[in-house]
Amino acid sequence: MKTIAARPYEYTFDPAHTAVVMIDMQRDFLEPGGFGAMLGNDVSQLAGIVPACARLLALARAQGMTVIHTQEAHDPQLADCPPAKRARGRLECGIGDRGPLGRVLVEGEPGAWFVSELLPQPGDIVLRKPGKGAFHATGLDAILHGRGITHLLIGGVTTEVCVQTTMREANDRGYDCLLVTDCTASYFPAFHAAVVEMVVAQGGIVGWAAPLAAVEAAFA
Ligand code: TIU
Repeated sequence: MKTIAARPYEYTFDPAHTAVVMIDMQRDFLEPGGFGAMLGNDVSQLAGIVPACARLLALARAQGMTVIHTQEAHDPQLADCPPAKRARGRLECGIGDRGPLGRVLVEGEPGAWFVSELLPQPGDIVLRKPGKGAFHATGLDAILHGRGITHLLIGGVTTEVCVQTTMREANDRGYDCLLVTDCTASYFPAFHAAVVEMVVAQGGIVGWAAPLAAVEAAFA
């Protein structure tokens, strides 16, 4: 068992029953010309976490933990994209339309794939998801049950959208989740900070939070 110095109190886990879940570190969210930029965001806000995310993934692989990369992307026919999602924001170039990174948020297009520093490695799991939460309309719960996973270390983007939604879905399904605070970012720094506080408030109502250094220290 390993113990991380976390908020609101220590987080204890068995690496054999723990997965690192890296949420949506895709070009569509981190690079100019992708979905995040189409929504009007300053995508440079997210670049700073990439080195820490790479360290977290490397640690997970070295320790034999399950590694899961999620990918918010739709099938090319958009059969799994609710019309309400596609209409939201009244975008000139929205989901399914052709932009500088290919069709926006569509599986197989350059924008839907991961940033070059965080490419999936052999043995990692890539999970495409049509929603913000990684449990909605995916096989994630079955994958985790099949591997005996009970604990999730969570990073990725954006903190208050796909990361928080996934963490809440996981918490309700009985997983003990730790948010790795410097491996997640938002286009809105205040939203990032608020999510960290929401997670750990009320005795850890959604889970735990700790920086990467605390995760690494647990293995030192
Ligand atoms: N817009 C935004 O902040 N996020 C998303 O649309 N998806 C994810 O968070 N991955």
